[in-house]
Amino acid sequence: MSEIRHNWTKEQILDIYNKPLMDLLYEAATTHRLHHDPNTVQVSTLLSIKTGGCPEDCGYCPQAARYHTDIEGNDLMNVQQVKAQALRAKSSGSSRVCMGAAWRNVKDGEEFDQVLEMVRTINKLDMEVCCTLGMITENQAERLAEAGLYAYNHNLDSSEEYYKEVISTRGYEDRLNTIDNVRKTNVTVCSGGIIGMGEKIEDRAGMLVALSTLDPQPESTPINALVAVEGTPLEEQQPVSIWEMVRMVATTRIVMPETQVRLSAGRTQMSREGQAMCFFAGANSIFAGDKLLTTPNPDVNEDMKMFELLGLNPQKPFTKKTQPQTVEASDSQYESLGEKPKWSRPEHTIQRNEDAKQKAKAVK
Ligand code: SAM
Ligand code: DTB
Ligand code: SF4
Repeated sequence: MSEIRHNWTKEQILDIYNKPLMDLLYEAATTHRLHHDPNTVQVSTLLSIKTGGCPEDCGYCPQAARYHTDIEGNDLMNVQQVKAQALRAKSSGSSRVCMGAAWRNVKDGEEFDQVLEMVRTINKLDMEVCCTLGMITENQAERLAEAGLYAYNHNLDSSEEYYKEVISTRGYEDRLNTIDNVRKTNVTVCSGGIIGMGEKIEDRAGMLVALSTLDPQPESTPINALVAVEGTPLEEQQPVSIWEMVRMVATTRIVMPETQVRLSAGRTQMSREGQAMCFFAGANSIFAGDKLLTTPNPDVNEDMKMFELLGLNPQKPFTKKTQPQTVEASDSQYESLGEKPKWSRPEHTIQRNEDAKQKAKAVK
């Protein structure tokens, strides 16, 4: 087994990313085979439990209230709706449900209690449950763990340097704090990022330094290709090429050998051949279902045909880690502290975010 290193430097990661493609693919596939079954791919279904109206200014995100996009906003779903969607996901072969909320952070109160009940309900269906709810405190992470949460997704998105060019309403250290809070519990960490936002290759390497030097490394890492949504500051970004996606996946696999690397947003733009190359390079997870949070994703049947063609099998739930026990609300050890996480207020402004905001004001 190749060892897990937590001291990767940007230069070393760039050397890997820029290797001749055949050497890169060979090294990544070899690492992959030492740590995982290369014919098994984990399948997650995304569920947007609260859509749109977010106060943050993330330049890529169609759900930020300040931009004008075509998405339909929705208040928090109820537990029965979520259960019905989870059952659908299970019957179509997903082992995990990832519930996303367009929140800056979690606030203690009725809505968070409702999310905790969703977690209990899905865990009782014997599916892995993931949430991505923005920033959380340690107590909130503990309460999610007690409810039976398997993973918490909180992306670093880019390098610390480029992050400032995309988001001005919170800092990189706020992201790291939440990841740290999750790490103090039994919940696994899911953290990755986006390529195709106009960042340099150095920024991609910088993000991988930040992720791979976490100890332990994240259990899963989504690699998203930007979905450039009209009305967002990044609407004019050109799609990343498949070669960039393959290089990013392969490099992630090499520096984080045990992590499940997820081929995330952007698959509608990729051919089967391109996706097959990503699986060969070490991707071993996807988001399935015809929608990501608000944007399109390949049809489930098409994905199943691709799996058949490539001889891939969906991963069974709790293959990598045992199922957490759900503690009922009445037996909880942790009370609601009436908290919300603290976050920094960076002073910088991002011109293209300001421009998109002004454009949206004019439309509204
Ligand atoms: N509000 C929470 C947060 O920001 O952590 C959770 C939801 S947020 C939509 C989750 C992640 O989706 C982001 O961190 C980003 O990586 C990804 N994402 C959002 N919009 C995207 C887009 N247009 N293209 C690719 N990935 C996107
Ligand atoms: C992640 O890394 N990608 C997912 C999930 N984690 C939450 C979200 C992708 C969102 C793409 C844009 C949208 O559909 O709104
Ligand atoms: Fe809000 Fe998350 Fe979208 Fe940023 S990525 S605007 S925090 S929903």
